[in-house]
Amino acid sequence: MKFLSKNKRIIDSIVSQIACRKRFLITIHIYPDGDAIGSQIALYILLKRMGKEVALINSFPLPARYKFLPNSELIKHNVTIPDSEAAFVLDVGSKGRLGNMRDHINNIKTVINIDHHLGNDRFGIINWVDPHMSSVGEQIFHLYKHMKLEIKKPEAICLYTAIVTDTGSFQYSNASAETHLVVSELLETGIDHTRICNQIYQNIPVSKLKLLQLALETLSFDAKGKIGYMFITSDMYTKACAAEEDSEEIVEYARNVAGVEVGILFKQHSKRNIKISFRSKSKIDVRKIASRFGGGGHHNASACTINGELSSVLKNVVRVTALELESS
Ligand SMILES: [Mn+2]
Repeated sequence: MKFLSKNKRIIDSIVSQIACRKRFLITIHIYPDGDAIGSQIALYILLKRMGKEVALINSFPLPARYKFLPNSELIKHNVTIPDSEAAFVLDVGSKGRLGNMRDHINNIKTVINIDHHLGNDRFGIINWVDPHMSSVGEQIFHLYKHMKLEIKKPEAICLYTAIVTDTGSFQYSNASAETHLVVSELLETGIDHTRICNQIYQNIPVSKLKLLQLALETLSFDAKGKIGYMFITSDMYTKACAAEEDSEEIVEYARNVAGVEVGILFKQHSKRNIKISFRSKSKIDVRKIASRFGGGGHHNASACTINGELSSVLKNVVRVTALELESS
């Protein structure tokens, strides 16, 4: 694969860090997703195979839908962090996305940052940042290949989960020809990808559907139908008995409407703390919009957090998005 030559030096330096150290920590971002979790476990398996001690600690709990992943029970949050010589930080564009793990990461000298976000802050001592990769899962796959390690079923399940979730089931433009070659190799291990997708996508708790129902009632449009947006108040979470993770794909319903270019979901975490997710169909770069508000992400999927009243935040963000649509 053409990928390897370009990244060979940087992967070599990661391999030598693995070789000369014994105790590792692997952590991922707040609101963990399939890419972050799948990559975290796949890297865990790799390090264990090299005889290392590995702690998997995040700032957020593991979402229920990913509990089917092998070794997922080893992922902890809110625990004492064991001494580590080096930390892998996966799928994290900036330290602000580390939540309460940030202080711990600041105390570790050897931080290895593996990520595919375009605007990555390069906060590690080693930064393997490749925006051409569909997912960190695809990067971890290349790490296995580079180390000439056989990919077995448990890690293939994790890497498939990472890639399928970060590419929107291969619908986004980041699902390249290379990505499909990687996935082909994962399928060759004999994993049951239908079962994996059942676990991720066809396993919806009622609370999540209730939350979707409430959110859909708020669906509105702007910019002559090119922007579709919805909101979820903290009361709606309570009414649906739902948690933050239950809102994960709701924004896609706004984007998927005929004629809509950008879908936006406003989520009220506390009275004056609003998380905003953006999704675009193809041409609009929503990372640009999110970065205006201090957020980040990818061309077709991004997010930011704004402090303020829901109604005024909503008005402002829709206005800025409409201006962006006009100018593109
Ligand atoms: Mn990712």
